[in-house]
Amino acid sequence: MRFQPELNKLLAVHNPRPLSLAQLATETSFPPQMVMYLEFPESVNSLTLRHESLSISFSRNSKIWKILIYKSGEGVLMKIAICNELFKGWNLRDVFRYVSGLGYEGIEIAPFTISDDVRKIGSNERREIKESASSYGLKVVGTHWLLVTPKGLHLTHPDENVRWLTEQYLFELVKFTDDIGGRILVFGSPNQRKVLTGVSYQQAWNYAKEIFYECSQFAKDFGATFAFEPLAKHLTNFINTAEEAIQLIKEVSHPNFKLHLDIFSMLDEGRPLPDTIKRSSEYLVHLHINDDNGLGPGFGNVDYRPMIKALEEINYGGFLSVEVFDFSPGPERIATVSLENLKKLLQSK
Ligand SMILES: [Mn+2]
Repeated sequence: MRFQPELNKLLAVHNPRPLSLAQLATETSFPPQMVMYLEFPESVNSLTLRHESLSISFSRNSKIWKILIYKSGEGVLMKIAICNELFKGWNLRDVFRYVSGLGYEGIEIAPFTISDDVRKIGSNERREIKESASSYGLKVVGTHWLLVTPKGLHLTHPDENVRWLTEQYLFELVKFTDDIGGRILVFGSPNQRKVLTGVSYQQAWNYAKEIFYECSQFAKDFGATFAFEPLAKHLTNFINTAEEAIQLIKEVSHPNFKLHLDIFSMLDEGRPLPDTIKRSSEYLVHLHINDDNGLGPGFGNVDYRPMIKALEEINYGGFLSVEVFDFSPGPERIATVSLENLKKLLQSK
């Protein structure tokens, strides 16, 4: 408990009186989960503390430390979000109203559902999205499906000009994500990252590294983070495992370039989910939750309990974001049943 004195100091900032961990653990008014954001420059990037009845994790994004405190075994540690693209044809305000009414805490936006080019989305519209989400008590987690449109962008293209345009567009996506209140940019884009004929895997890897470094550097000023998503082999031929993604993250070596995991793609690795999660603990910032049939959690056969336990063990304080690939049951049923299943899962520990 080397960090205890500092922790007491930090807690004192948000409490009229300094509290020890033991006092905090027995405070009846203490909510099951408490999040604090503090400016606290330090050289370490993250740390976790475990007390017999409290779990505390610190993570930093530039100068801001996020401190998450929760009572062990109580309440919901992880927050639940949903991706907007399954609400085909709905306007965003209706999506926000609907999902917040169900009890979702976050929303993740696929920019292509708003415009084929984010540069066409004006500042008023961006502000409206941010304010509308916030008026329904929803946190905009971030963006995903980043490079579906405009056509022609490609992360690992042999043409330098295409890569430059792709980088410029990713910068625009950082601005857009920031303008709508998001912090995470999930980089999946299976088709816009695949290794093309005539390009070696190593070349593609180097191109990706260069672009992600520049993009992370750009994102830093917005407090935003690129989260790279390893994807199943049938979706792309570039980076299919968490291990490979972590290698890229290590090589890019930028605090604003981290890992995103997606259950559907993790299953493709053939490795137990808890194992992948534990190996990813230092890098994981966001997660897509879905089932083995491409539907919402609980629609298929995945046993999520060991995975949730692993997330708790690594003190994952991010979102579980429902992302489906099969929209056939309809958005209402997918959103409602997925949330019910996740809540049951998180509360039945
Ligand atoms: Mn995903």
